[in-house]
Amino acid sequence: MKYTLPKLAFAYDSLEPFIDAKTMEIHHTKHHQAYIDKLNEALAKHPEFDNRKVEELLINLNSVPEDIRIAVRNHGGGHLNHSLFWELLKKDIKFEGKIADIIIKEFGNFDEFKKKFTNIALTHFGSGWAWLVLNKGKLEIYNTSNQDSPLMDGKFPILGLDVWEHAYYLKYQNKRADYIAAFWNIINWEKVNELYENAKKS
Ligand code: MN3
Repeated sequence: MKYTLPKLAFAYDSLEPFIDAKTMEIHHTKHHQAYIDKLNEALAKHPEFDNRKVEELLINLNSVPEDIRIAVRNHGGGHLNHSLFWELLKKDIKFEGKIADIIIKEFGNFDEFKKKFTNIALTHFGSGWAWLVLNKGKLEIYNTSNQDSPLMDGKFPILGLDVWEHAYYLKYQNKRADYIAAFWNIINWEKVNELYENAKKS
């Protein structure tokens, strides 16, 4: 079984002006595709692993043969993180539902949550991701470097923001803060809510 690029549920221009169509197209068809190609290439060396779910490979990284472990970590993580990220993006979705209640309960209010998430996204050094995760039943704001998945730390991703430069450089250049500010307009809270409900059951 080969991993393949998931189709987006929306058009590349549908997140404009917050994320431009060109960035979306390159991010999806070039960057995400490259993670998939390199993951397939690595697993071709060990066909006994190639029918696993990518989550399973990352959670049990130590059982992955050493010669492809770093490739699986980087490119498997890249595939998984991006597949999730696309589903988290949608315009005009209200902040409501169970996840909204819990965020307000655990962080005090939405602005406090937004401030903390923004801060970790902004101050993360180099390439990586900012996350809202469920960790032992509690929400936590957290970050990972490169393409590491929170699943590798036993945490369930609920919301994630790609802070690699390739995610924003075309439109925002070096202004990561502007990209992060724009992100708040395109969060699919329905999906976040669904991920939260699923994580609670895990
Ligand atoms: Mn990316």
